[in-house]
Amino acid sequence: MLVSGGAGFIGSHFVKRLQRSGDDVVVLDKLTYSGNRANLPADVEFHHGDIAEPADVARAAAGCDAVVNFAAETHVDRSILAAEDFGRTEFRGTQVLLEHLRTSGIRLVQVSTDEVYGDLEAGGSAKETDALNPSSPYSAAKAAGELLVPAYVRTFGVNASITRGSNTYGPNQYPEKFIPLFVTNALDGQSLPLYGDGRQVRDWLYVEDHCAGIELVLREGAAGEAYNVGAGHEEEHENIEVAQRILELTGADASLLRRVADRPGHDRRYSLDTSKLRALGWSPETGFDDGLRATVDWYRDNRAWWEPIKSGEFREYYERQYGERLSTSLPA
Ligand code: NAD
Ligand code: TDX
Repeated sequence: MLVSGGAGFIGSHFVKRLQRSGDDVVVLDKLTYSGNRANLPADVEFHHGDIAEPADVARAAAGCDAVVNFAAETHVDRSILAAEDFGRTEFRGTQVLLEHLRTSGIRLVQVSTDEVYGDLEAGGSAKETDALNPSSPYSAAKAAGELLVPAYVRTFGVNASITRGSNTYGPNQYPEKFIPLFVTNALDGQSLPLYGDGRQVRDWLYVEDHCAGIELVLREGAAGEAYNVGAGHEEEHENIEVAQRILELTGADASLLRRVADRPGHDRRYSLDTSKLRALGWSPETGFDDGLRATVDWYRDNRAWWEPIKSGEFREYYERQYGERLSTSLPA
């Protein structure tokens, strides 16, 4: 099995999961700012390379039966600051993988996101057949990449499926994303920058549950089909609730929570109808309370993983993203 983007957050958990299932795993990863060789077991076959480079894909995929593509630029806020790399990796990279399928005949699972459906503020849950209506440069690039999949299945008969996962959290998540940023800032006594009114709703999925859904689609998903992977209504929480829970679990002072200028184009709510994947036998096993507690414990016990990350490039990004916002923030 080739796992592209396997050195990142979800991909590295997926690699370990496949190894537990007895699969031989090969990783192709560009090691961008969020890729980390230390996320992976030392014995995994690792290729440093780019999914948008056909020679890198051919080299890594030689002898593989399938590729599961996690490789992407993944942070909405960074796509608002600079979007070019998102187009290249999400669209061109996915196309290179699909072109490889045409000659090799191997299977692809394209890991996409619930964000392709856009804002569901008016209510309801997105079904796989709903129109894609992305709001950010990130989600538009993800939608563009995944739209190639049914087109290549129909035109060239390749064997490829799509997963659309909801907001995922757990150990090893790069600390720019909401939960690991708030947890590590709380553990360091730093401000927690809540965008806007903090009433945005996300459907929180524990990383192992997301990986189990992707593995089932890899083994049993139909070509040309998309599958939603989300925790469901009971795990839809407002950001402010999640932030307060993080303050409790870390024992940090409530005054750290600051209301800052909102993200432009910010989606209010995501929600997935997951009945299609549940019909294949998948359901999430870790509830939000347990998953968040395990995640906070992991960050508390693994400072050696995240402290080096939160220096250098991260500090520059943090200053650009939050410097002005925090200087004009209000108590939340
Ligand atoms: P991440 O940023 O931690 O990992 C991305 C990985 O891709 C990194 O290891 C990076 O080095 C690698 N990469 C980037 N560009 C590459 C390229 N051109 N070639 C090869 N490797 C490249 O992200 P993540 O949170 O683990 O997300 C993984 C996938 O899951 C992404 O496709 C993302 O869109 C999707 N997803 C994430 C979430 C979430 O909440 N984190 C939810 C739904 C879907
Ligand atoms: O500092 C912050 N303050 C804040 O209020 C950050 C980083 C986020 N937020 C809010 C914005 C969102 O409403 O928290 C929510 C979650 O934000 P992110 O962690 O940036 O995730 P989101 O934008 O929802 O996108 C995520 O889920 C879908 C992943 O980053 C994507 O890769 C995935 O596709």
